Amino acid sequence: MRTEVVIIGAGPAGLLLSHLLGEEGIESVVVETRSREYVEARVRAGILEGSTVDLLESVGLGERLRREGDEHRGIYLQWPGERHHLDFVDLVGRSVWVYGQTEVQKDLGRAREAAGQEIHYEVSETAVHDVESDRPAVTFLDRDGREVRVEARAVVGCDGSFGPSRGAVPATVKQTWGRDYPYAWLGVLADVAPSTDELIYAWHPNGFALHSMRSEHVSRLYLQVEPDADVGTWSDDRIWDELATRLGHGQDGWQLTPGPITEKNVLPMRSFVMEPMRHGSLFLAGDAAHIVPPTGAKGLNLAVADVALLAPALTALLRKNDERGVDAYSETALRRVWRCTHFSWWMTTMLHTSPDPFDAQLQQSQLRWVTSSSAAARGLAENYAGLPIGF
Ligand code: RFL
Ligand code: PHB
Repeated sequence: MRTEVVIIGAGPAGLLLSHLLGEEGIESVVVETRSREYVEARVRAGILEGSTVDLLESVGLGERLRREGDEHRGIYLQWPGERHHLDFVDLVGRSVWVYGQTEVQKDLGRAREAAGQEIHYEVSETAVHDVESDRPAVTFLDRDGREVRVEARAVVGCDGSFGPSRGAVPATVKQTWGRDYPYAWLGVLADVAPSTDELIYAWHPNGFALHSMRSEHVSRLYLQVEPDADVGTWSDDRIWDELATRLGHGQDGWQLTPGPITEKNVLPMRSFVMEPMRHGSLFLAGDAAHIVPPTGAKGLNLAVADVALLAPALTALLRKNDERGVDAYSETALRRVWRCTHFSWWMTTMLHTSPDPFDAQLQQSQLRWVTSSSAAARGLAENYAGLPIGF
């Protein structure tokens, strides 16, 4: 088979890229190891930057988001005895939206289906070939076990942190940076109305806690736990007790309302960046090229920003043989990637407790600073609410 662009991975990066290319009349084929049901049910990110929402809206993907999503002006930052609201709209004139990645994924899935997008779900043995030529190819076994080869002008690896694309960039060319944090998150989804109007990020001597949400009826909560924590040792009662302690139940009359927990999982915390994000005719986007710990709510937004840069660059290459955009892609994308990598590391190290009491003093000093100095608060707000796509 031959197409213009082969996209590996039907997560948010891959499907949005196929959508943006489709808007320009560029044909692509998407291959994905999982089923459509699986990718649409995967509970992950929950916060969209204003610029992500604007982009989705500009390509016809904003209707349900505006109707069912919830616009937030800011976040709460707290530690025992104190809770402070940072109002991003007042500070930097931008807001964020609560709209689950599951919903973004469903909207993309429907839009691509309506456009007749070719997507091969449940493939195996995906492999990338000839990326140093201008006729690269991807081979895979389709869901019936048949061998398929698709040739194209470009291959885009949107295959997340475990896909094969990263490995297709030779070791002599690539450089990687990373950090594994000495803690993990226990994430829970609960059928209960959120006990807060906007997200609460809480520093506590027992560890970090985050109160997020998915809708008027569904709460999403996280607890800092040991990296090797066993979900089996976290009963629902233990989770709610620990959330109540860390989130300050009873502080100034605030109450955390518990409810039935429908999902529990432990998530590792990692930073990772790979350079370059392009090798020959292979381009990387989203988690395939970089991972951030979730404390800054950046992963999904970075994936969107990558493909927002890549789609016009590929369009210029394919339609006008203009290579300037693809040549600049890696360097341009990485500027934002490193900004978000730093911000996510900064939020993470400010809020997660460590065994070293010196760290705790520095963290509390930093928390007091970002909640009392408008210059510091603006820095946090500018990064959290999102820098312009082309930053
Ligand atoms: P994805 O979503 O991982 O999609 C990659 C897809 O590639 C497929 N794949 C393959 N397909 C074909 N052949 C192969 N060999 C393949 N190998 C893999 C996979 O099955 C998958 O479908 O990457 P993408 O598209 O780059 O999107 C990135 C985001 O999913 C990720 O950054 C965010 O979820 C991160 N994240 C958050 N980001 C935010 O912006 N805001 C948040 O609030 C936020 N919270 C979170 C998060 C991630 C979390 N977890 C679980 C990692 C909260 C959590 C708990
Ligand atoms: C979420 O709602 O899943 C979420 C929100 C904010 C974060 C991380 C995760 O920083």
